[in-house]
Amino acid sequence: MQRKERTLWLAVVGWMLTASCGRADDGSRLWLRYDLLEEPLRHSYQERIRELVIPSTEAFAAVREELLEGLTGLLGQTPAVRESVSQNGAVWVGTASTLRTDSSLIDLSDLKELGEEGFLIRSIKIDFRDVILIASQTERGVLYGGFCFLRLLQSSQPIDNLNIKEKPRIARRLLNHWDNLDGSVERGYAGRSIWRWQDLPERIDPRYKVYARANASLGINGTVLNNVNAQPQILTAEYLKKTAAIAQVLRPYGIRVYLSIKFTAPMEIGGLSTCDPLEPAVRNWWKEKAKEIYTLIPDFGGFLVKAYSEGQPGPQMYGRTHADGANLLAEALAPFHGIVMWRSFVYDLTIDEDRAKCAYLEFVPLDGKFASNVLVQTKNGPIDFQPREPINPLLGAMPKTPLMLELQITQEYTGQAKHLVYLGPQWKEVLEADTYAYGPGTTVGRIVDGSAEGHTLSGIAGVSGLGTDANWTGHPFSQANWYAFGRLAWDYTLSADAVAREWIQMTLTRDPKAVNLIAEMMAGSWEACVDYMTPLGLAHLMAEGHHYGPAPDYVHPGRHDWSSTYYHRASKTGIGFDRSSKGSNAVSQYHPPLRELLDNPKTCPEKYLLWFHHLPWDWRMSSGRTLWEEMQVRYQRGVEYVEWMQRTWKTLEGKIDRPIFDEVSRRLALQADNARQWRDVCLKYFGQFAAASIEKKNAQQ
Ligand code: GCV
Repeated sequence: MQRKERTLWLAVVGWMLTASCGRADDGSRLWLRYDLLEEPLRHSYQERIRELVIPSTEAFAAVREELLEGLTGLLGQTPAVRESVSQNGAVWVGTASTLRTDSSLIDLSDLKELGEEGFLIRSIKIDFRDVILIASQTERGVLYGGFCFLRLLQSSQPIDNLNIKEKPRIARRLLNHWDNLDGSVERGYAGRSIWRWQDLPERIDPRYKVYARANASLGINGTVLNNVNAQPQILTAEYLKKTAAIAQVLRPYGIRVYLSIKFTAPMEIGGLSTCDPLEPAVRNWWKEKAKEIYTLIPDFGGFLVKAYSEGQPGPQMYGRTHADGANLLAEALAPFHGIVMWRSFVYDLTIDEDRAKCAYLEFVPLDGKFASNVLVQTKNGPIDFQPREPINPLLGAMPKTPLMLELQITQEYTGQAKHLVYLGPQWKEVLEADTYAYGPGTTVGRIVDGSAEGHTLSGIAGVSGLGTDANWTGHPFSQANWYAFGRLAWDYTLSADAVAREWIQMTLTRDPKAVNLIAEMMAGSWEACVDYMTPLGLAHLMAEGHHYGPAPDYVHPGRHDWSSTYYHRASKTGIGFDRSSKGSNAVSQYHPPLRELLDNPKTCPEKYLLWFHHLPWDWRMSSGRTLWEEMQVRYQRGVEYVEWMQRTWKTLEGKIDRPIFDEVSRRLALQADNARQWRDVCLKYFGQFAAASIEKKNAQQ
């Protein structure tokens, strides 16, 4: 055989091997894998999907392209594309206006109530023909409907009698990138920033479109491109052109761009001598800047701001408040319908010695003082994305201000991209938590979606951590957190398990046994992480700086609230931070009856026990064990769960694409080592105090 022929032959064999067992995915397609479905399912879908009836206009290009790619891949045949229904088995896609011009036979009266982003998917009959209708008021809604339809097929759902109506509960559903302009990503564990600033605006990385499709498939409709620890250069003409180029790729997918700004930008890039929010020259600078931005990006979303926190400048430099700062920007953006997302992540310990109380004390008095296009963006807990925190008391404490919920997709404190930790259950716990702000049932979800307080402006953000790694997220399973964030942002009443199952089927395997096992692994993985890192309400025991690995003995030389010892307060007498009414009284920031429940160590849920109480080592737990015994059980339980996941994953060999299978195996081994290390280091450290206390008690007897 000639060399050329041999090379060709090898390539063909390689392709056949890959195609026949479909086992070479590296995760880069995320959940948008449209691989051929198995029989007999494929055949039954083919019967129902023979033609795609969709307008040929540019406005429908994104959904048309997606449906064609998806249906061709899944069904192994391309449906005929037509402008009107011609046979049995049509998928008819359109907006109220395009559908009406085609037929008066369909009832679209319920489209209005679904708003601008909602859609319906319905099995109907047109002239005795079976048709699946995907309809919305807008092209964006149709796009979401198209993705929903593909999801049904990818997850083997019946499509005979469809009657789906969906609309998002929360209006602004954003990713927050903590990406710096030099390409690094703060708290990112998946390579460099996906935004290749140096190549923009000329070169558009093809991944931007995959990013847009993936987000649109979940209903994410906005993205903040740069880090909240912002560099002022992002607002220069040079970077705004780059931003506009990204916006152009994202626009057809209904995704607006937003930017994080630095409060001192008027001085650093604008040549002003002040950035005092009440100074007319400063107000004018922001107004002009807003005009410049909207000329380039007419659908620009707005600004995200971290002010007067962790070294960032803010209006306080001039004796002004957060509201003064936010309103300055709100005024500039208002003519263009832009919004300000002003973060509440502040902890000035001169305000209160207990860091968990600071944001509430600073922000609650400002309720009612923010302009109507400002949201206060609030992390789920009062400290900082710990493996588990009680809800942030601000949620339900600022009735006149829409609060935007900030969740962390990137796993800064949950094993980074090395641990398999599915965060869906954590976010469900947060969104379903009852604030009691307006009586029982005032869940965080209802505060965030605006329904409890009557806000039309509502938002939720997920800190992304995406990077240039082929699989986007480092750990293949961290993709599930991006997926779950988007799905819950759209509808937080979905169950974490249902969302996990969708993701597994779309990304890893459709084998029912494997799906069940993987779903089971994912379901308990967050609770396991809490167990082997910070059980029973402990927090902030990790090493300083990189936040990876245990360091319960860590004492920061300058700031005691960056020391582990500040949080756990372990001594011979016991362990935990007393935030009860006898201690820092952080419990007073919650509404009754939650306040009373948390205040009493006998009624405080044990998952938050040491967050709110300092208790003796022999405190009797509901299990009948002492607190110290319970801690040991929890640390051990966490380790055992990871070891069980390792064993379980091994049984899936051959069912998962090889590169992903190997990658997960490798990372599970590391996670098991890490979990044992967390257990051993923490129990050894806390054990000294527990032992001393037991010795003391024995001596007294
Ligand atoms: C972007 C934590 C993180 C920081 C992050 C900060 C924030 O402190 O460790 O990296 O900074 O939160 O949310 O602003």
